[in-house]
Amino acid sequence: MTTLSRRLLLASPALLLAAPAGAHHDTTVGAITIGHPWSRAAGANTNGAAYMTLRNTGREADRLVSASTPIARTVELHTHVRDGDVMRMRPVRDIAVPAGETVRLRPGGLHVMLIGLTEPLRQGATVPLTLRFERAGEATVQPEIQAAGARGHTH
Ligand SMILES: [Cu+2]
Repeated sequence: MTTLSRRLLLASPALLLAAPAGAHHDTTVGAITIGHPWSRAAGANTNGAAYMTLRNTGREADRLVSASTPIARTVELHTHVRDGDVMRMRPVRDIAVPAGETVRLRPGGLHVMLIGLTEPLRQGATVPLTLRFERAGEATVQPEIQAAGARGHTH
C-alpha cells in the first residue's frame, strides 16, 4: 500500500464527519446543482410529486425540459395557478433556471409530477428521478420520501 492510499484511508472517516449536513443530497451536472430532492409518501396507482432546488452557477440560462422515473407511467413538469379561490396544477413545457439564480420546486408551486405510480412511495425510501436540462444535460437524483403531509425537506 502506498503512503498516499494509506493516508486517504486514514482520512476518510474524518472526511465523512466533516461533510456539511445534507451535502450528500446535492447533485451537480454542468452548471446546475440539484439540491435536497424530496417527495412525499403516496400509494401505488396514485400520483406523486418531487421537489428540489435548481441552482444555476453558470453564465448561461438553462431550463429543465423533462424528467423520468421507472416508477411512474408519466412524468410532467407542473406549476400551480390560481383559479378563483383554488390553486390548480397546470403542466408547463419547461422550468427556466436563469443564470446565477436558484429556482425552488416546492408544494404549491413548481414541481415534478409523477403520474400513475407503479409502486408506492414509502416514507424513508428514495426513488430514482432523471432530470434533463437543455444545456447541462442529464442527472439522476434520489428524492427522499417524506411523510404524506410533509411541507418541506427534513433530515
Ligand atoms: Cu402536479
